[in-house]
Amino acid sequence: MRVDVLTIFPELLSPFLAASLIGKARERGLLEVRVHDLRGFTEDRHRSVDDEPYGGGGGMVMMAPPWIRAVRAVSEGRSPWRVLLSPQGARLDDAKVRELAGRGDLVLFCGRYEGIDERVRETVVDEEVSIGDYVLSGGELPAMVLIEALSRQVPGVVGFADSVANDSFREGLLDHPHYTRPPVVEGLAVPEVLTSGDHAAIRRWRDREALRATLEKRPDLLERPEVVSRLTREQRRLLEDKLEDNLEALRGVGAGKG
Ligand code: 4FV
Repeated sequence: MRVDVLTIFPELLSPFLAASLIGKARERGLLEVRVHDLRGFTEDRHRSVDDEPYGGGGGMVMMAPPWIRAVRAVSEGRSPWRVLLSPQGARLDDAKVRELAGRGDLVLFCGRYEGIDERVRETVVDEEVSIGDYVLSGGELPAMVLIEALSRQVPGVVGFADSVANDSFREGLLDHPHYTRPPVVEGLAVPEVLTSGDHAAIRRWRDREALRATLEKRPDLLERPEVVSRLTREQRRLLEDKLEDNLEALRGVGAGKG
């Protein structure tokens, strides 16, 4: 996978791209990331990338020509999928990450100021992606979030492959709790099953705890039929117990009301 990033602050990405898993993946040729300074695609001596908005209203808007020149230059001889990071985009989630990972080469547009001239969207953008319903000052952090998530989809980047397979959201559920040494922390011990050596029991415990965490923290995830359809027998039993408890409680309330 090759990712080209267009930004007016390339220095923001350098430490991120040099460190940790991403840095190693690039060294090992598992992932190629090229960062391009948009000002390199301007034609005036002030290397301008923004101008006042037509119709007034304060703030500055990024001009279209530098973006169009830049994406055409970096895409030479290829047809990468061109993604604008913006609050108006489709929300980035595990499914979207896997979809984008399947697109092969990507170009990421990192906006600044109030936004980008609409004709960039109309001419050289294939898709808009948002990392969340809040407004940042630039698209660089969203681009790094996306690159980090994409890199975990590239075989060999994450050492322990299972880790990706067991990632939260992969099966649609949150992850189960994790424990490591020391055996007791603040008087809290490690659940006995985890030191039992009984791997079937450990698997069942982890499945139950993943569902319990999802029920408590993200019950909305259980509204997805594809998630419920993938529940193990252990998880179904826990869900049925929970539902039964709730029904009991409801009956209790009902009876109270007489
Ligand atoms: C954003 C987001 C985001 C909007 C104006 C950059 C900023 C500025 N991008 N998810 N949320 N972008 O807030 O992706 O140009």
